[in-house]
Amino acid sequence: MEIPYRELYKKAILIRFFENRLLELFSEGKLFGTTHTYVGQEAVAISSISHLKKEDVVFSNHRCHGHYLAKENDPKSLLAEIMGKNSGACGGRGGSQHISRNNFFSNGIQGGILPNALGMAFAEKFRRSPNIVVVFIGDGTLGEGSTYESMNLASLWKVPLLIVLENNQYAQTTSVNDNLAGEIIDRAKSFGIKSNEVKTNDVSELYPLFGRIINNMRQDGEPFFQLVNTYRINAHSKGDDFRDKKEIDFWKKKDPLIYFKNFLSEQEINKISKDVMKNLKEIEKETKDTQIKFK
Ligand SMILES: Cc1ncc(C[n+]2csc(CCOP(=O)(O)OP(=O)(O)O)c2C)c(N)n1
Repeated sequence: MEIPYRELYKKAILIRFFENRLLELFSEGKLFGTTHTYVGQEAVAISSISHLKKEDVVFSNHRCHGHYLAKENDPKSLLAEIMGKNSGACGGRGGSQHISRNNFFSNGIQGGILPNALGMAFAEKFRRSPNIVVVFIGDGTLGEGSTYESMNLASLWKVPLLIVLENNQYAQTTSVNDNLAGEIIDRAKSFGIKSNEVKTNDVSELYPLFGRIINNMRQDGEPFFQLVNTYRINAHSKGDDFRDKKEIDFWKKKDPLIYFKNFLSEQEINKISKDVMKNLKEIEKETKDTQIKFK
């Protein structure tokens, strides 16, 4: 399978720059509320969502910006949404976590999106469509009963639901080691859902993997559970970080962006990064200058 490294890098660096700039905007007092950045996990969103068609459906959670940018490739609508502007993805009413646009839906209630995703996958099956539904959840969401109820029905009804569990090793400040007994993958297996586990941030592994899974799902229409062991480089939201610096440094060496150096030249990487940054700066200026109209 040919891997479109330039396109994937463009999306990865877009997510990285967007998220890190959001944190700066918060500290400059230009943004309010909260945010959960996707820094460190970019390879998962871009490697999976890039295989989807516009008719497929994506459900995401509180850490949704990376999934949104990978799907919609439209930072302007996301920044405007987070800034509460009318031009935002859903009119500035949803903010950072609650986005609904085209076939993208996110919600901050952990586990709350799974029954919705299940229902949507059932609808696709009912309509005999070739579309699939992808839902992204975190390791912390394994503490929610609706996760298991949804897995049970997804298996029983044989619906085209791809559950991508991004195990970034922490639920807010709680390590998986203090929180989860047994193996994550066994939870999906116990419901008879086909499942797979990887530990990598390398797009050259993840992109073909998701390509195969999604192709198979379009043929058999059945659910699949993909566990990706990864890491969140930034804090859970803004400053709430109690992790060991050594551990963070270890994972920084496995930063998903680093792997692109094996496939793109330094010039290509610099050029793409520069163009993406320039575009983001223009978008930020334009969005900041937009007045909010209260209806
Ligand atoms: C039902 C519910 N309980 C608690 C919270 C508060 N909360 C927001 S994110 C989070 C941790 C989520 O961990 P995980 O699912 O692993 O996702 P991650 O933040 O690591 O991406 C918690 C407890 C919530 N949003 N919803």
